Amino acid sequence: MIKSVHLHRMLAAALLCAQAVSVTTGNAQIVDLFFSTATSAPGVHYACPAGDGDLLSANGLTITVTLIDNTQVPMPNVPATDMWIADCSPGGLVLCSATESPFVGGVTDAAGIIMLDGSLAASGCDNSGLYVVVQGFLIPTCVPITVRTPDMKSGGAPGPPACGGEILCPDGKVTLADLAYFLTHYPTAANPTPPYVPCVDFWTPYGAPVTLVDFVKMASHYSNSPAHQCL
Ligand SMILES: [Ca+2]
Ligand SMILES: [Ca+2]
Repeated sequence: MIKSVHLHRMLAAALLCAQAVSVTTGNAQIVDLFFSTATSAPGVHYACPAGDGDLLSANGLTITVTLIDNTQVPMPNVPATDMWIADCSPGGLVLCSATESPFVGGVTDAAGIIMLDGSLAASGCDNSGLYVVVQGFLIPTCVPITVRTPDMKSGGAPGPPACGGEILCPDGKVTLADLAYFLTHYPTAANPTPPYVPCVDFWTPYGAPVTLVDFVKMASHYSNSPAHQCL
């Protein structure tokens, strides 16, 4: 009997310790996908496969994440590096790493809230929005950020086969194939009314036609060396 009481006290003490860890560090808490949220303003994020594109904050697109656990308690001290993204409609966006956090430092506060900023290391073009993934749990709210990058075409082997027309086939680097595709949509004296596609419309003003600002964005991440590529 004495042994049994002693055992119960030990178990109770262990439980209290576990709960203390859970509340103070968040490490033992589990993300609740119904009560946790991710929100941002709508807009366009210009990313580069090298990860040196614009910060989300450059276009007013910081993401606010609120983490609540499965007992409806806020999750403090969860680091930004435990969070990454996925596209809401898979296929358009190619991430250099599916699980590497693009977000700069910081942790969730006592209310489980964190403002995320950073720049995706990405190729392709995605107009479907982004999901935030926290410690492997995908928060099922599509954040209205569309992603555009200067890597839209492949130069061929050793990357994927080259593709023609408006088909996208990014190869993880920004080379002549990408610049040539952009230029087919950029108005010039020889091509005054090129077809407009949102994927090459990198910066405000958005909508037809693509302008010099978009060209500068393209050119600043173009290198046929190539320097702008997935690292
Ligand atoms: Ca490319
Ligand atoms: Ca534009």
